[in-house]
Amino acid sequence: MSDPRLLYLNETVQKFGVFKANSPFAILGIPMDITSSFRPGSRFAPQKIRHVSQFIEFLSIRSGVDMSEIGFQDYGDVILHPSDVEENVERISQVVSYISDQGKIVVSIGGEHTVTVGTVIGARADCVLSFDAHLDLRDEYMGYKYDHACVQRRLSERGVKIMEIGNRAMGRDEIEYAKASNVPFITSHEVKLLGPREVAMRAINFLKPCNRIYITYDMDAIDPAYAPGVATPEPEGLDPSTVLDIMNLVVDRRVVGFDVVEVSPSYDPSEITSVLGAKLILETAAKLKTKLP
Ligand SMILES: [Mn+2]
Repeated sequence: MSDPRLLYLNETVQKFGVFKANSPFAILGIPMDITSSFRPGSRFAPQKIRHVSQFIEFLSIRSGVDMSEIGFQDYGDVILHPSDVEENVERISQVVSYISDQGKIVVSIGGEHTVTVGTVIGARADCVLSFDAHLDLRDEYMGYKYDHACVQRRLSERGVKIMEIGNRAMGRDEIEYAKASNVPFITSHEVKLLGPREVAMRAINFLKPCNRIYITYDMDAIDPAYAPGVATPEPEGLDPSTVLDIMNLVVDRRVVGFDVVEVSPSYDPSEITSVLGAKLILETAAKLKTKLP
C-alpha cells in the first residue's frame, strides 16, 4: 500500500547522523548535478555529507540540544532521471510533499541548487530565505529555464516570496528583476558592515507575513576559504559563524524545510566543505527543535 509519490525513492543508503524514525526531521538526498556549469560532482554530496556526519559531535552548544537524542529519519535519495531536469523537479516535489504530509521538517541534501525548486514546491513553502553567493534570478541560462542560475527566479514567478543573503555575484538583469519583483538581497559586503543581528532583524521583518518558511544554504554563500568544495566558488564570502548567528535568530516553528546544496566533493579533498554542510544541518535542526511545540 505504498504511496505513488514514493515510486522515485531509494531507501538503501547510509543514514545521516543517528537514525530515529520518530524524529521531527527527515533527511532526503537529491543527487542531481545536471546543469552544473563549472565544477560538477554535487551528485556525490548526499553520500559524502552522510559519511562525515558520522564523525562530528551532535550536541549543539549554540542551542543546547543534543541532536543524537532527537536523531533524523533519513528517507534515502530521490531516484533521478539522468538528463531531464524538469522531470526531476517534479519527482523531487512529489517525494518532498509525501514526507511533508507526514508532518516532518524536510532536510534536503543536494545536488545542484536547482533541486530547491522542487523541494520548495513540495514543502508548499510561501517564503524562502536563501544564503547564496549568486542571486539565481536569471530568466534562463545557456538556453535553459530550469538551471542552477535560475532557481529563485522560477520560485519568485510562482509567487513565492524570496529574500537573499550573502550575494556578491550577479548580472544587471538580475538586480533589475530583484528590484521590480520585490526580492530583497543583502550582499556579503553589507552583511559584514551590518553585522548578523541587524541582518537577522531585516530577515525577521521580511518573514513576518509568511506561513511556511523554507531556508536554503547554497554552500557557495560561505567564503571559499571555509568552503572550497563547491561547484562555483566566489571570493569575498560569509564566514560560517555569521551564517549560523543569523540562522539562530531567524528560525522559528514556521520553518517547514531547509537544504544544503552545491557541495562538490571532488573539489573538497580535505572534506571540510562536507563537514560544514553537516554542521549547518545539525545546528539548524537543533535550533528548530527548541521552537517546536
Ligand atoms: Mn550559488
